Amino acid sequence: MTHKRQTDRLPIVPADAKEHNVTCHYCIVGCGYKAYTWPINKQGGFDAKSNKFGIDLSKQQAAETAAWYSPSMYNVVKQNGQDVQLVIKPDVNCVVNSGLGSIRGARMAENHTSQQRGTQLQRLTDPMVWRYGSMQPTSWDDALDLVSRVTSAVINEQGEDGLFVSMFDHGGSAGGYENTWGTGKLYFGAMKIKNVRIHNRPAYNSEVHGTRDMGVGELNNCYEDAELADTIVAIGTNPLETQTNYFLNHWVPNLRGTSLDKKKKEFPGEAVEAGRIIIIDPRRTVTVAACEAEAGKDKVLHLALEPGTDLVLFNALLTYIADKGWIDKAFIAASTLAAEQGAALISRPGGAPTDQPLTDFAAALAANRTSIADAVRITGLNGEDIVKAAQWIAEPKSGNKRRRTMFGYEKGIIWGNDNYRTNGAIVNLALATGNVGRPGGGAVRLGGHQEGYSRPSDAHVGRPAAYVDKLLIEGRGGVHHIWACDHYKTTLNALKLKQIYKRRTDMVKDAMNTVPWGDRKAMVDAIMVAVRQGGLFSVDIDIVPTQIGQASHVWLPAAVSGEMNLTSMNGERRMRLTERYMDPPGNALPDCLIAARLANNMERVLREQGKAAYADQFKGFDWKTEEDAFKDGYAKHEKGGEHVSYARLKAMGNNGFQEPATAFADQKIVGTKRLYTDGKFSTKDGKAFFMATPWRGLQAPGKAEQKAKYKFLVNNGRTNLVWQNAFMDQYNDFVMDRMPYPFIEMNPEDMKALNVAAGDIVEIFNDSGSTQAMAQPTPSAKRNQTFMLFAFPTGVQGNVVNAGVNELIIPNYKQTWADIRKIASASETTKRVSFKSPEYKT
Ligand SMILES: Nc1nc2c(c(=O)[nH]1)N[C@H]1C(S)=C(S)[C@@H](COP(=O)(O)OP(=O)(O)OC[C@H]3O[C@@H](n4cnc5c(=O)[nH]c(N)nc54)[C@H](O)[C@@H]3O)O[C@H]1N2
Ligand SMILES: Nc1nc2c(c(=O)[nH]1)N[C@H]1C(S)=C(S)[C@@H](COP(=O)(O)OP(=O)(O)OC[C@H]3O[C@@H](n4cnc5c(=O)[nH]c(N)nc54)[C@H](O)[C@@H]3O)O[C@H]1N2
Ligand code: SF4
Ligand SMILES: [Mo]
Repeated sequence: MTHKRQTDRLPIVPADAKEHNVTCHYCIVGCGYKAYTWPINKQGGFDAKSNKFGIDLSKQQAAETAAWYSPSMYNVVKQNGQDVQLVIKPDVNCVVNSGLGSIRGARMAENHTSQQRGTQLQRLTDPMVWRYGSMQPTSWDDALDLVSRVTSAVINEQGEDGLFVSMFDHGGSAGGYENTWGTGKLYFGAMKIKNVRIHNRPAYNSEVHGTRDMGVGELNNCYEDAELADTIVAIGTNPLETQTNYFLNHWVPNLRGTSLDKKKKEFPGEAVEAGRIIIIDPRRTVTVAACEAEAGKDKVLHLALEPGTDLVLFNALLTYIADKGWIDKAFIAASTLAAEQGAALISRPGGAPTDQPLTDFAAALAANRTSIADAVRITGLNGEDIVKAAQWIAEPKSGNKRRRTMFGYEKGIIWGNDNYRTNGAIVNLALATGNVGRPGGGAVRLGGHQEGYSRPSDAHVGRPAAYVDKLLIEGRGGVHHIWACDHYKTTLNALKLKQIYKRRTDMVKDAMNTVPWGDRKAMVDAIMVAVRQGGLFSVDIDIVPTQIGQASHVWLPAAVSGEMNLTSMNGERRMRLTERYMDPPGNALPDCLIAARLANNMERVLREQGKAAYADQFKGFDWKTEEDAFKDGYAKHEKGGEHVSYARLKAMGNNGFQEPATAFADQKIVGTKRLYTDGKFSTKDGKAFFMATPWRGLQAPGKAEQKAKYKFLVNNGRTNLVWQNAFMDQYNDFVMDRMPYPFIEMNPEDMKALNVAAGDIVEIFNDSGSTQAMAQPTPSAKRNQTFMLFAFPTGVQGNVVNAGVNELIIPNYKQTWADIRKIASASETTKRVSFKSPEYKT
C-alpha cells in the first residue's frame, strides 16, 4: 500500500527496539529477516548510540548499506494490545539470503493488518457463521459447538469417511510444525480420516513418490551446493521468480565465477571454473535471460523441449552418458541395488503401480534405452544440444575428475506429464553420475512453500489415495473441513468442482435459513436432512474471506506466522523459529490451537452423546500455546526432535540448524548439512533403486485428446510479484495496479491472428471449462504456446485443466490445451499496465 502513501520519511529504529528472529513465511527459501518493534510515540536518533544500526546516520550511507529499510517494510501494528511500530527487514547475517529481500518477502510488514494505516483490513477477526442469509460474527464457543455437532452427526451416520478434509502439508505461511501437528493429530490421531487431500493436489499423497520410492529423499543437498556445482541442471523451474534469493544469493555467484574460492577450498587439486547451467523448460523464462546475462550465453543451455517430453530427454541422456562410460561405477556398485538382484526384482515399496519397477542400474538402462535420434523426434530438441547437455552433466573434467552436477526440479515436471517416471528418470541420472550426497551435487526439489511436516502416520489413507475432488463431485461426504487452501482458485477441473460444490452447500444454506440460529438441535437436524439429500456442510479455516469460503457455512479465523511463534524448515532443511512479534487480528488463533479447540469440542459433544470411548480419542489437546503443540509434536515425534526446543532455536537465530538434529553440544543444536553423505539411502538395506522409466506419451487420461482438439498450449505457473493465489496481494495496490487481471503470455503473431491487442481480455476455453486473462504480448513465446498466471482471483487457470491424473492421483496442471477468443478490449484498468518485456538486456 505504501507506494500510494507519499511516504516521505520513516522513523529511525531506536537502539532499544525489540528484536525478533523472522523467517520469511512465503517461499521455500526461507530468508532470514529481523522484526523490530518499538512504542508508537518513540523513534531513534542519528547518533550511533540511539539507533538500532549503531551507525552515525547523519552521514551519507553507501549504496549497499544495511542501515536502511523501505516503506513496504514498515507498519504500525498491535503488540500485547498496544500500538507499536514495526520494521521487518532482511538479515545481512543470515546465510540463506545475506541481507537480500524479494518483492514478496520485503512486503511482509505492509501485508499485516494495521487499523492505523489501513492495511489488510480484509483479515478475519471473528468466527463467522451462516445465519439470517449471510455470514455473521460469533464466538469461538458458538461456532465450534455447531461444527462439532454437525461433524459428529455426519460421522454417526456415515462413519469417518463422511468427513472430508483439505489441509496444508507445508511450512511457512499457513503451515509449520505446530500447525501440521495440530491438524494431523486431530485427523490422523483422534480420527483416521481417509477422504483427505492436500492444499495443492486432490489426494493425500506425495508429489514426489518417484524419488522417495527410490530411497532418495527430495531435499538432500544444501544451498551451498549450487555455489560448488560445475553444472546446475534446472528442470521445470523458474527460480529467479520462484526461489528468488536462493537463485540470487547461491546460483548467481557460481555463474558469475565469484564462488571460485569456495570451490578451490572444498575441492583442492580439482580444476575449477565458473558454473554452467542447463535450463529445461519449454518456455524462455526470465531465469534464462538472467543466467545468460550473468554467466554469458556460452555457459547457458536452454533446452526448450516439447511440453511434457522431459522423460525422453532424461532417458536419452542416461543412455548417452552410460555408453560413453561417464557413469560413476564405484558409486553404483557401493550404493545402489546389485545387478543380480535387480533383474528379477519388481519392487514397489508402498505399492507403486506394477508397471513401474524399481530395479538396478543395468536393468533400468536396458528398459530406458533411448537414442538421440528418438529423443530429437519426440522432444523437438536438436541432437547437438542433447549431446552438449550430456557433456556438461557428466563428461569428466581434466585429470579425469568427475563432474559435479546438481539437479533441481520443480513444478514443470512435478505437475507435468507422467510425474512418477519423470521424477524417477531425473534421479536415475543423478545416481548414475554419483551426484547424490556429495558436495556440488544433489537431486532435489527446489520447493514451493517452506516445509514443516509433523503428523501421525497417514498409512490408513492407502495408496493410491482417494481422489477427493472426484468424490466431492460425485456427491460423497457430508461435511468438509478446509484448512488454508482455496480449491476454487487452485485445483484442477475447478469449474466443475465449483458448480457441484455450490449446489451441495446451497442445499445446506437453504436448510439453515429455515431454523432460528439459537435452536441448536433444530439447526443440526435441518442440516442433516439436507446432508442426507446430498448437501455438504463446509467449514473454512482461513485468514481472509476466500472464494471457496463463499460456499462455506462457518469461517474460523487463523493467525499467521509472526502473530504466533512458528517453526519450519527451508529447502536445505534449515529449521528456524519465527518469534511472535505482533498480535493476530481480533480473535484469530493459531491453526494448531483451532484444531485443539475443535478436538475439545468433539470430545465434549461425543461424551454428551454417551460415546465415551470415541470421546476419549480426542483427549490430549489441552494445549494453551503453540509451544505446547510443538512439544507434543515435533519434539516427541520427529527425528532428532529431542534436541530441539523453542529456547534452543531462538538461540540458534536466523541460521538455525539443518535437519535432522543429531545432538546438542556446546550450547548448539548440531545439524546435518547434506543427506546420504555415507552413501546409504532411505531403503531397508541402504541401497538406492534405479527406475525403469519407458516413455508412454501423454499419460494422464484426456490429455492427448485435449492436445489434438485445441490449438493453444495453456502452460501456467507463477510470477515474481504475486504470492500464490494472491490472498494478500489482492488487497495490495502495489500488486493490483500492476496485475489487475491474470496475464496470459502470447506470441504477438498469435495475437494478431486472433485480433487481440495488449491488455485485451481473452477467454480461454475447452471441454473442461473456461476462464479469462489479460493478453500480454511476449515475443519470446513460441507460436501456439501461451503461459497463464495460475490461481488468480480474477481468472482461474485451473478451470481449463481437465480431471485426468496419473495412477497415483497426481494432477497434470501444466499440460493443458484450449482455444482462445477475445471477449473485451483493453479497459481503463488494463490500459495503464506496462506490457514491456520483463527480460533484462545486457
Ligand atoms: N513469486 C512466487 N514464487 C513462488 C510461488 C508464488 O506463488 N510466487 N509459489 C511457490 C510454490 S507453492 C511453488 S510449488 C513453487 C513453484 O516453482 P516453479 O516450479 O519454479 O514455478 P512454476 O511457474 O509453477 O513452473 C515452473 C516452470 O515450469 C515450466 N514448465 C511447464 N511445462 C513444462 C514441461 O513440460 N517441462 C518442463 N521442464 N518445464 C515445464 C513453466 O514454463 C514454468 O516456467 O514456487 C514457489 N515460489
Ligand atoms: N493450474 C495450476 N494450479 C495449481 C498449480 C499450478 O502450477 N497450476 N500449483 C499448485 C501448487 S504447487 C500449489 S502450492 C497450490 C496452492 O493452492 P492453495 O494452497 O489453495 O493456495 P494458496 O494461495 O497457497 O492458499 C493459501 C490459503 O491459505 C490462507 N492462509 C494463509 N495463511 C494462513 C494461515 O496461517 N492459516 C490459515 N488457516 N490460512 C492461511 C490464505 O488466505 C489462502 O486462502 O496450487 C496448486 N494449483
Ligand atoms: S525469496 Fe522467498 S523466502 Fe526469500 S524473501 Fe522472497 S518470498 Fe521470502
Ligand atoms: Mo506449491
